[in-house]
Amino acid sequence: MAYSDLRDFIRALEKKDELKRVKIEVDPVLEITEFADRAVKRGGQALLFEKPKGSDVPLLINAFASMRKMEIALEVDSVEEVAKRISEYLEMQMPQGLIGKLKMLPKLAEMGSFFPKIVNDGACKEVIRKEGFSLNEYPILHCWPQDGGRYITLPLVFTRNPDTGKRNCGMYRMQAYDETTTGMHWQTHKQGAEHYRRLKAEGKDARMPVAVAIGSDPATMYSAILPLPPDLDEMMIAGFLRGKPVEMVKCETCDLEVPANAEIVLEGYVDIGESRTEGPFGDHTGFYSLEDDYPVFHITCVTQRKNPIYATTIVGPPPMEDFYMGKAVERIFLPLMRLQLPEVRDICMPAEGIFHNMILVAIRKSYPLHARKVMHAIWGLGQAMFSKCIVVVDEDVDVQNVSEVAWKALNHIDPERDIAFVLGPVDSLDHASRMPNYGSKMGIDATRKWKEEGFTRPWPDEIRMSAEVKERVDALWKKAGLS
Ligand SMILES: Cc1cc2nc3c(=O)[nH]c(=O)nc-3n(C[C@H](O)[C@H](O)[C@H](O)COP(=O)(O)O)c2cc1C
Ligand SMILES: [Mn+2]
Repeated sequence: MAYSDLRDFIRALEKKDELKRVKIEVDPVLEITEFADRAVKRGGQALLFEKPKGSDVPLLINAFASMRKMEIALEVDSVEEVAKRISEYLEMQMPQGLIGKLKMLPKLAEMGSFFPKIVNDGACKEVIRKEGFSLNEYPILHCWPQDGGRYITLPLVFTRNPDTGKRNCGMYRMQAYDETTTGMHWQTHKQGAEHYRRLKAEGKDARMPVAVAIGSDPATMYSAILPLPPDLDEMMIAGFLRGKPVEMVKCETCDLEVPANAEIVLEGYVDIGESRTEGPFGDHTGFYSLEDDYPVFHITCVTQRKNPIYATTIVGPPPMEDFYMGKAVERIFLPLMRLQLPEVRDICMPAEGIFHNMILVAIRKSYPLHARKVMHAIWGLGQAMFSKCIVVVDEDVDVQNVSEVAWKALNHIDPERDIAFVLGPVDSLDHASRMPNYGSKMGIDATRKWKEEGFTRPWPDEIRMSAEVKERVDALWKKAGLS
């Protein structure tokens, strides 16, 4: 059964002993970060701070901060189940005969149920304020000591593509500048930034409508971080994930819709051409992102529940909550990547690589330089373009085992021959690239080298004891007095 809203998810976490209510007063300035950081590093519970200092609004953090919580969020026993559901759709074929066609009907009906539904009212409209609202009412975190201020860290930012009219929802942090304005940190490669550029190019509309939802059912919240192709509606994917349409309501002051079940909605606009210093911010990488200029979001209306819950997260030295959200992305998107690249057996983005710095890829190698082809394909695949270091290994290497990859890859490479450097777009968070968003990437071909690749020496076998001897020693082991 799909969660109806954030509270429903909180109840489920609590029932499964995955949520702890913190009843003492804790300061959203730095203290909550320290609580959340310690909790996630110990695989601890989600935290519901009932008395954040300076606000009457309770604060939820770490709700996705382990694989178990991700499974509860997506209502599965393993996120692989979601990948399997996607594979089933991708493999769907025109069935043979009438019975086959009839069997397909439930699947088609299910597909119809993914699309978002416009409704007239929702809990997010219990209180509507076009004036007299203030961001100060919410326990917005000051995350890390050198941060430039307080940041809304888990917002669903809705914009519309001015050319196609299609909706986008992305998660972009928002620095609270004052009671009614924030930064809008959509990085240059993201859809919000693209919509902004298109409007700017049109040169007529000086205001870009933006709506922000904070706190919703977990699938809807999670959909905002998915690296979907442009113009693919996150709300449709959320409907797929939760198995029930997302109900959307129209905003009061702009031509956008938001999830009706949201806890808090900030409606407003971004003035085309206006920008302001955003940052620094203790970021996903574990380092501070430097100050930079970003658009400014002006709030024109706040709608919310009578007693809203403020959902947030912190990012920082890995692993944090975002690692688990990203790990689920890795699992869920593998079948989609394999649609283009069927030779890919598995991928892994280790926590230390912060998603974009490292991707380990196991392939079934079929032709000379196949590993290079896979690297270039990944650099051309949506947000996987950011991959700063791609390590390609043969399919017998378990890429989930980072130490096995390191062992085998380091043995298998002749660095000069097997490492490729390319220039390309890099993640805005990269602080080492020579210019923002512009830099180099490295591909390591750690597959066995072939004669057809100019490698004429024999390639050694991996050392393995014979099964027969293993069996013999199984029996002898105890006899020898070993436990
Ligand atoms: C907690 C969290 C915070 C994020 N903050 C930002 C951000 O400030 N700016 C940004 O461009 N992407 C941020 N992201 C990543 C985007 O949400 C992600 O790239 C998403 O796929 C973008 O969606 P889009 O392709 O529809 O623009 C964040 C992700 C998470 C999990
Ligand atoms: Mn998108």
